[in-house]
Amino acid sequence: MSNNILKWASKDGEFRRQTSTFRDFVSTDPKATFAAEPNRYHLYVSWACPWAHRTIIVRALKGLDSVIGLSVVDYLLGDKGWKFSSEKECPGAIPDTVNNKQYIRELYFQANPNYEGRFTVPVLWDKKLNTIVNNESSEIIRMFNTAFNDFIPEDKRAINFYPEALQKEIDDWNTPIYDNVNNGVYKSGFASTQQAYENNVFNVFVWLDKIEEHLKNADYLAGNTFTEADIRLWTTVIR
Ligand SMILES: N[C@@H](CCC(=O)N[C@@H](CS)C(=O)NCC(=O)O)C(=O)O
Repeated sequence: MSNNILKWASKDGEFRRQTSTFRDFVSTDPKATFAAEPNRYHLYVSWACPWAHRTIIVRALKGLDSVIGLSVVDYLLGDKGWKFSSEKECPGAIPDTVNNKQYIRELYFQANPNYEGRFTVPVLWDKKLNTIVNNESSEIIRMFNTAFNDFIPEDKRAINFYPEALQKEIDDWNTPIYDNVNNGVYKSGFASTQQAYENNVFNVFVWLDKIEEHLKNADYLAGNTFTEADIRLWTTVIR
């Protein structure tokens, strides 16, 4: 295990995920600080990251490719965190054509020079105010779901991954799937003591079994319709 990974666990060996810091929302209100506009916002991701992967999927399925720009970091997470490389240095990478940074950490310091948290992806960047709007994938996908509907074709506008009638059912899946599967694999994989590993690993399989049981009679988690609950589950289980 590399030192880098050991550093992520607490003294008792448990991996504790920090809460995301930038929590603003893009709004359909044109007077809002972060008003929805085409070509104003930029998404920074890693192909490897299951959290970022959620935002990539929703951006693609909602037809936002030409509304929200994309940069993809180098696949390797080094000592200075996520790095931008050229496509030639790292196939699949898309450099930071917006801010011309070398590392994701530089975006965080540009947004807040006193930032003390981890330098995670995804990051939703505002090119107008030169700052981070939001670095929490579950919220970025909610914005992508509705906030940019004025700028996409009608068939994409009609797609809703969090329809009102299913919100409770979706939330009831999201919560345990986050704790036991999405974050459960991190709590198991990044545990640095046997005890911490055992505290967490069994629940991953208990919940995979519960989900499997449900999906014996349904194609999707909530309302037997494709929703954000499926996207959030899929990016973890596919890995
Ligand atoms: N709460 C965040 C978590 C994102 C996250 O943990 N991203 C990882 C990659 S999978 C990361 O960038 N880690 C870099 C680090 O912690 O140094 C979200 O869901 O958006």
